[in-house]
Amino acid sequence: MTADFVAWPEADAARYRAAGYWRGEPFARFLQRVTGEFGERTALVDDRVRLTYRELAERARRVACGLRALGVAAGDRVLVQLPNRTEFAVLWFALHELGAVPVHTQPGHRHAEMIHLARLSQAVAYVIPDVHARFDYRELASLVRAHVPSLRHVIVVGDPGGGFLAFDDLLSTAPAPMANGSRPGDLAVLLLSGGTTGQPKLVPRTHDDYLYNARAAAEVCGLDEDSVYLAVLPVAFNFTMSCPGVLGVLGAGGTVVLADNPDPSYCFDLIERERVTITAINPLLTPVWLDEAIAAAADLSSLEVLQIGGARLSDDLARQVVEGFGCTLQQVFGMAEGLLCMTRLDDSPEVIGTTQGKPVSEADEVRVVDECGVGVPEGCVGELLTKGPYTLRGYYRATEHNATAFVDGFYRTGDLVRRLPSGHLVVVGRSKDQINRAGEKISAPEVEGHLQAHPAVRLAALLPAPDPVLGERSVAFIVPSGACAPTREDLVTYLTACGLAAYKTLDEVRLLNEMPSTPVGKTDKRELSRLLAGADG
Ligand code: OOB
Repeated sequence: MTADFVAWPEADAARYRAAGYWRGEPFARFLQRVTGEFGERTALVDDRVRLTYRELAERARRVACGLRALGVAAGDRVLVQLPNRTEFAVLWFALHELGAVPVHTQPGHRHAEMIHLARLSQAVAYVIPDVHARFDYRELASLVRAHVPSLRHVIVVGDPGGGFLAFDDLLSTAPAPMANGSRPGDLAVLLLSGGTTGQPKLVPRTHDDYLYNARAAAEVCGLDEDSVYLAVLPVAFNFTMSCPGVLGVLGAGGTVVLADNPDPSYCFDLIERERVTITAINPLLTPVWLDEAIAAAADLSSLEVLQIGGARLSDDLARQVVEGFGCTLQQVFGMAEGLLCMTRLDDSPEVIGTTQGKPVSEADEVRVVDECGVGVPEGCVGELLTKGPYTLRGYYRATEHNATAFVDGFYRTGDLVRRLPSGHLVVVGRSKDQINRAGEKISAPEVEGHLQAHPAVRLAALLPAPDPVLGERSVAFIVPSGACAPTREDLVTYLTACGLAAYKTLDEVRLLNEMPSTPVGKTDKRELSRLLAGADG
């Protein structure tokens, strides 16, 4: 165990190495290897540029030298909040050239999340676009920097404005040899967890484990040099980065096309133009994509695999995709913490349409247990626990939380599943205190903490309610502190002012005179769920 993250016990690590899951290749060497193998092939494409593997490596080297000149060093953490552009990958590999650690954040995060993540990671630099989706990230970065002394540099892709550094200046640094002492078992990247506590957690992933994650997923998807992957969801998301995503495709010698936004008409043009073979979306986008696919003028015939994951895809929608899209559907059930399940391309339509897949590695260990932690019979519902060669053994700098989030080295996913004799899992619900709103995870305690600081709120509880479009919508139960109850608009405006990302909104507010509580005085969320179910019929 290091101070920051919990490593795998040596016996397990030795087993994973011996079996060839962990190949001892840090990301800097990975980039060298794929550049050697695929140098002149196209690695990355976005709306502005096309880069070969060689150009990607050269740019990464230049940016690494520029960062080194600023004093960024091996082991330093750097916040990355970039949209789907080639600069994301260039920066990512530049950090690995240096032995520094990217901290993945989402484009939607605002000052509450960013200040917390900057403090938790003690990041030395923060990389942003100038303006994206009509939001000026330079203002956000000024605020974050004012609160976090460790943050020495803000680097801007685009116009840096006053006082910040331009990414383009790093790109024009003369390349020089670079060596770093990264070991394959070192921390390689910090991913963001969906969260079930007051503050977001970071998931430490090592070079060995994260590269295996990408390679195992690439094998299941049959990727090779001819694969062209369209990144639609944010690249910082583990699904898009490594399942198989950007890293899986680069490992196979294919091409990654980065979509600026998920709009189907724009994405379908990219699919036609770049002859995209595989892409990944979430259930929220699925009906919109399906409608457009049926009506589309674009030629989607190159598309072989459509991955859908991040939230439960209804069996009904899955059937429509199987019938209507003209390519193979792959259901993907994954998590930043590790375990990745996928339906196989040759699974029957029934299995593809009704399950969330099976683990990608034969070394993934899965247990399905009841509330007492006892295994349930096959086919029965229980909580999914897992451990394996790419599933974390502890969150980053979270000793207290780790004490309850793991049992016997198994990660408690908080997902309720049924396991079929074939090993496929069906996700039926969740026991964790989280709302999955259109694939975006909202930690209920995090939002409740903010709500309870509102002067007109005495008690607050956030719950998911089924929603035909979002999958789940967020419902806040509020006990007001005085006669003047806050409205939904008041509270949403307040949460925005607190600096929370817009997806952590309240879809509905219900007022209560009293909060139901358990015998030990905790909010009784079961009772609140019953209230929701009753009221919704
Ligand atoms: C992915 O990662 P996260 O970390 O944003 O969220 C993980 C959680 C899971 O524990 C589960 O509750 C839910 O998201 N989830 C699904 C699901 N995929 C994820 N629930 C039902 N059905 C599915 N297919 O969401 C993620 C990471 C890598 C690949 C794909 C998704």
